Amino acid sequence: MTRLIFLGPPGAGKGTQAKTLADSWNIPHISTGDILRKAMKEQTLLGIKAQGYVDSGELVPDELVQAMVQERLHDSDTGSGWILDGFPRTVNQALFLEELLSTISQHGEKAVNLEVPDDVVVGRLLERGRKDDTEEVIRRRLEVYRSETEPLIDYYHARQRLVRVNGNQSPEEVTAELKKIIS
Ligand code: B4P
Repeated sequence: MTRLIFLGPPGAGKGTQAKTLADSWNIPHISTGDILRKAMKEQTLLGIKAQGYVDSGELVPDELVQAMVQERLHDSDTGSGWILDGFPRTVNQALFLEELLSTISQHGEKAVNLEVPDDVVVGRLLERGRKDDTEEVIRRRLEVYRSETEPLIDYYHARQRLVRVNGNQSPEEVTAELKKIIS
């Protein structure tokens, strides 16, 4: 049973690797960024509430994202494993996830930290050019990552759940390293 969490700065390759591995293992890829972008496109209540935060590089409030993940993890396709991409992003969200997984009897998740230097992620995101990939917003996302998300590396390390992977290689090389470590 594979239950994986992807950590790492914006542009580290979380979405890229999570999708490849989920397809290869035939388990759901649950990306909070993708769910939020779909909600914003469809202008649902969640999307309307999230828009300003995403556009300016801030994190969407924990309660909104947590409710979204809770609902998704209760879907029937999650029984044989899942990959969470972009969640948790705060210690609060990690505590929430731990509690949620214990109530649905799903334990043993591993957290992958994709390590990539700042100048490399900035270059990748500018090249991608999504609406929130402007230089100013990327700088803010990196600041938020340092203050809110980076502490999760210690959080999962202390629980002996952390796996570190060099994300500064080609996507294929990162995938190969991940498959070797996880299997
Ligand atoms: P996300 O969608 O999670 O965006 P991201 O951190 O930029 O990573 P992403 O997965 O898209 O990029 P990837 O590294 O794969 O979040 C967007 C926003 O949503 C957040 O800023 C926040 O506002 C909100 N949000 C999401 N989750 C939240 C939460 N839990 N709590 C609160 N708010 C939340 O790829 C980037 C680029 O690099 C791509 O173009 C890719 O092709 C390229 N690339 C990937 N791997 C590469 C490699 N090895 N070599 C070269 N290029 C590579």
